Amino acid sequence: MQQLFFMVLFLVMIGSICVKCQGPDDKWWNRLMTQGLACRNDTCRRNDATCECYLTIEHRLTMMNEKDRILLLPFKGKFRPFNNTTKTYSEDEDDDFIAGDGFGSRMVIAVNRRFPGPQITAYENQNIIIHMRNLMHTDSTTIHFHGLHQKRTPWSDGVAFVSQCPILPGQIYTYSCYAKPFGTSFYHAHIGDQRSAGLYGPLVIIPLSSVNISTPQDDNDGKVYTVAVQDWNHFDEPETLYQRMLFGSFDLQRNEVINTTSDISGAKFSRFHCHSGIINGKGRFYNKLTTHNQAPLTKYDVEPNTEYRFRVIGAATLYPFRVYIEGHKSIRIVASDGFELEPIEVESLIIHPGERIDFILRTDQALSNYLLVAEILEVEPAFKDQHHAAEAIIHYIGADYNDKELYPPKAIPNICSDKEPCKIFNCPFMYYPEKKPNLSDME
Ligand SMILES: *[C@@H]1O[C@H](CO)[C@@H](O)[C@H](O)[C@H]1NC(C)=O
Ligand SMILES: *[C@@H]1O[C@H](CO)[C@@H](O)[C@H](O)[C@H]1NC(C)=O
Ligand SMILES: *[C@@H]1O[C@H](CO)[C@@H](O)[C@H](O)[C@H]1NC(C)=O
Ligand SMILES: *[C@@H]1O[C@H](CO)[C@@H](O)[C@H](O)[C@H]1NC(C)=O
Ligand SMILES: *[C@@H]1O[C@H](CO)[C@@H](O)[C@H](O)[C@H]1NC(C)=O
Ligand SMILES: *[C@@H]1O[C@H](CO)[C@@H](O)[C@H](O)[C@H]1NC(C)=O
Ligand SMILES: [Cu+2]
Repeated sequence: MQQLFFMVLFLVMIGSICVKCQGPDDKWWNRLMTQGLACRNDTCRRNDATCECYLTIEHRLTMMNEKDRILLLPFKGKFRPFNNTTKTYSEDEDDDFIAGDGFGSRMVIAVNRRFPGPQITAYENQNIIIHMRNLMHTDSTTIHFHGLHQKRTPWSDGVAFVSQCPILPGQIYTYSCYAKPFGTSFYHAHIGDQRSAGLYGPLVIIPLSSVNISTPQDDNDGKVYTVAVQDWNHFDEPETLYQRMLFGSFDLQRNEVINTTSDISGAKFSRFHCHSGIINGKGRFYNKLTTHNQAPLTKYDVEPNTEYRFRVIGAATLYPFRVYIEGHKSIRIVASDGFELEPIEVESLIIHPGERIDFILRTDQALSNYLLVAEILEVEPAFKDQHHAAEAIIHYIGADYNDKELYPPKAIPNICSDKEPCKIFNCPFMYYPEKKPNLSDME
């Protein structure tokens, strides 16, 4: 009797698993990989019940033309082959290249050949189905969906050794969960330090209701952008950097000690030595305070006199960033970590790893190009001749964009002073940069 009971229970379980899981359809792996997209285009639309995505995980190198097996160098905001100083690649040709900050050539983890991974955009409550294929040679992996509560789907939380066994090299695994709560978030590896090596991508969930919800939300009119900011190290992956934290960080080119930076309150950033910052996988290395290596940057096209939503994702390993837009003294914060806020006008925002902040930019300045800057918040006198920031170009459509505009100089910051103070969203300090509060002013 008992045996029969267990037999029936077993069959019921098998049955429910088979109803639940949906095997991958092989044609989508390569199609989405070639397109650099995450999800099937016949799912994930507003009225679809499901949002079905295919993610292929592989190791790749930055600054490599893999097809022709040629090392790349940054040049005037483009890529050039290392052995030809006059040839540069066009935007169509460089689609398959991974930039980082244009310095050297280091390993990253790519998702559908992209670094960071392509965006998943789902509508609230949709059943998200993610097929994941691990093509790394020896590393196992998982994906965690940051911001999703995983009610009724704890097995899809993606925390290695806690909610699942990691996905082995060569294995395929299917996650299935519900798209809620809505808002800006990201998916990322949840094993070792694979997230810092690039295994992450934006995850945006569009609310179904529009009551008291900031707009624009979906990208159907091309007015919503994603800004994933990351701190970047040229040489080492984070496991090595952890060892260096324990035993000392050295500049191996100059045989010098690298001093630990700290935040304003003195907390040490010894865990991860940062050379530069990147936005959506692209940034520039400043070898001196004002000289950068001309590496290509992410570009956001904007129509003049229009409102754009920027979804900023703190995908850094360790450092907080202060994000501002050159020439634009006011941005409007509308959401934080997926929660809608009473709109607030500020000059900039501070974002820490794991946080997400959405702001609206009014493109009400002169027809030109401006830099979106995410400067790294650190204090270290020894670094006073270095510039650690992530940059992207805000291109007003109609402004020149042919030559010098592709590799603009360091941004001119907005003026913030005692006379013209700037409001900063999510600032843990009373003042930034460092300044002792004048208590008699406060009263
Ligand atoms: C999906 O994209 C393919 C091209 O890759 C296109 O042929 C097809 O019509 C699209 N389907 C939908 C439903 O948009
Ligand atoms: C550049 O290097 C590549 C790969 O080594 C080689 O195939 C190519 O002929 C070289 N081009 C020039 C101009 O030397
Ligand atoms: C370098 O590239 C340019 C432009 O593509 C080409 O005309 C030239 O022949 C190349 N130089 C060499 C040495 O191959
Ligand atoms: C929308 O927001 C306003 C202002 O905060 C509030 O008074 C109103 O009750 C909200 N409406 C709904 C349906 O939540
Ligand atoms: C590191 O810090 C020490 C003590 O503050 C200082 O003497 C030294 O010059 C610094 N090293 C570098 C390379 O800046
Ligand atoms: C602080 O503010 C008061 C009143 O504005 C001013 O008199 C004083 O000089 C300020 N102190 C400092 C250290 O700036
Ligand atoms: Cu997370």
